Amino acid sequence: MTVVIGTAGHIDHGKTTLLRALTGIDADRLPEERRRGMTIDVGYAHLTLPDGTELDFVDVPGHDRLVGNMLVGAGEIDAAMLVVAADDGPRAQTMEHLALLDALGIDHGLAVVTKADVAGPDRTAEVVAAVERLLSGTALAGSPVLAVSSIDGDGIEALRAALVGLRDGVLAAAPEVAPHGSRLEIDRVFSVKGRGAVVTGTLRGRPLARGVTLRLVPGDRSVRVREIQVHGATVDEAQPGRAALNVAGAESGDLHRGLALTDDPAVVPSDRMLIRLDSTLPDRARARAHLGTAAVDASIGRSGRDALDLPDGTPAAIVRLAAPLAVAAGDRLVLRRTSGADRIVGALVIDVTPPRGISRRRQTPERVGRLAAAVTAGASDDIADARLDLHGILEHPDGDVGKIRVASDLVATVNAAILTAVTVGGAVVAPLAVMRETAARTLRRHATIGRTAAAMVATNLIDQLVTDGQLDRRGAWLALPGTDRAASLPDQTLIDAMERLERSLAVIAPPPLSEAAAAAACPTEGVRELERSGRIVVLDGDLAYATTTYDEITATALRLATAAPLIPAALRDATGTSRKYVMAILEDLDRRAILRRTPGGHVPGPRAARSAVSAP
Ligand SMILES: Nc1nc2c(ncn2[C@@H]2O[C@H](COP(=O)(O)OP(=O)(O)OP(=O)(O)O)[C@@H](O)[C@H]2O)c(=O)[nH]1
Ligand SMILES: [Mg+2]
Repeated sequence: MTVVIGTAGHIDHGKTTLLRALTGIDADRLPEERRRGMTIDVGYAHLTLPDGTELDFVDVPGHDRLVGNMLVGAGEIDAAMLVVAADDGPRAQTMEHLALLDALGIDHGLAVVTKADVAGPDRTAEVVAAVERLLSGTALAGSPVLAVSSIDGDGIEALRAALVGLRDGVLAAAPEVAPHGSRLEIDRVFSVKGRGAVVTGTLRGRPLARGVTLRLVPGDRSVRVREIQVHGATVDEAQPGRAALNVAGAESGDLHRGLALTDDPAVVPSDRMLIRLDSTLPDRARARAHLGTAAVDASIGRSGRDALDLPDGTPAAIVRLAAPLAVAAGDRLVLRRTSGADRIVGALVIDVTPPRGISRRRQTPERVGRLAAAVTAGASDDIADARLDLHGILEHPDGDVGKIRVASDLVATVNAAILTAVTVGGAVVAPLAVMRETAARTLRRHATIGRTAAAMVATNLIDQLVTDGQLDRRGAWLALPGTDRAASLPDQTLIDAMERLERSLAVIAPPPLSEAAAAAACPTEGVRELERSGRIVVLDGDLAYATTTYDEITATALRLATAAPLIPAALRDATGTSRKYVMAILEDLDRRAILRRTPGGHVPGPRAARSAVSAP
């Protein structure tokens, strides 16, 4: 890994000149910068140390109106080099940049007092002492402060040695957890004739090899890394540090500063995040949010369940962004405001997809505090456990519904609901399909989960109860263990007949119920049991649907009726069935108050909302 060190400090205090004295590279590359003698955009330089290892530098502007560009640079560094001119002493942007570094959580760095040749030894010593005092109130407390002259070279060798010490400190503090991928926040984009787009940035995480495919975040595009350059030389693999990538699969117009290229599954686009604030902000405070090389308008949510104060006393909040940006839990966010007491507030991203809907009830200070602690420690198993506890349900990153995790308290709630339902009314047996519905419904009442996923989880939870011996299963029936099966359960012939009948009614135009029952050899008691247990819905004397089919038709009818008054022909076309069925369905939905008949057609009825909740 090549450690990236960023300059910081007031305008004209000698940041760019210092980098030139250290590295021989002029980080002011724009013609306008050279003409005006000031840095406008971020610049880059690097230094080869006597032992052959290298240091990367990011140079930032000190102008007060260019703080946004300063943060682009500061968002991609490991350590800071604060520059203060000896003749001028600490000034406004000295303070502001220090506050921004603090908000970013940069706790490795050193300070350089430049222009010692102009100020003379006494004044220089004074400013060195003043800078030491300044640092003491920040995360950089105790960092070395060195005096130099970038013009005659005094102190530059000592500074190089101090930079090696700084680098070693950063490397020693690097987390031991293995990164899950590579990540590069784009800071510059070029178009190279005949080669296509080239982007630069600071590579983080895993080394990056030529040929790999990376996701462009936000967005749903992928690019292939065609060539990698580090410090102007082509390499097969880049270690973390500054890198330039020639990519295939995107035009330079699709790429811009603020987007990330990554193969780390943890980095996702998000415009709503759960954050822990370094100091509290009022509800609906507006700010500019800076993360990596991106900046976007933001609003802080600290009302109701989002007004969290964690057990350690720190405030948490939901931040909403005007546009999504690439983010992972553990990232630092800087919130910059134009007014108010706290103009610069740092924040830690705790969760990039905070609980929504019903799951927000689980958002307690204890759960969020536990997740914040896990994210800070960077232990992925602990993070997953804490997220599960916060959300109630945790989907697997690869989208496999079979791998959905359910919080233990929620498992207990669902199990209790199943066991109660099985014994409802003193009965000790229940149809499996109905119990699956019960379990899925209970899940959806307590956590945010889609219908398909809930059905899958419900099936698994019931299977587990059977495996654990808490329920007995026989065919399509569940029973409490110890139940006298012979007496309580319908016989297998009847069970099979009921299943046959249910299947034959799971079509859009089923045969008359009496005919279907005869064809399935299902006696009246079986038909009644199917209806009682909610597996079929009988519309009128001789028309019945399997409940799954009926639910789909209801959802379709409701969707159409919500858009415009529903006439029979429209429902006929949408379902592909005949007028006879359509009329029976509309009458039934009218009777159940899911739809309401009006002269112009059917519109959603008083009970439409309840039905819509369970629609797919
Ligand atoms: N005598 C003397 N002049 C210096 C020294 N360092 C910088 N300067 C001069 O100070 C002026 C500003 O230097 P820059 O390096 O452009 O300052 P900067 O901090 O990069 O400024 P911005 O990028 O605009 O924030 C230039 O004229 C430099 O020649 C030094 O150590 N001694
Ligand atoms: Mg400069």
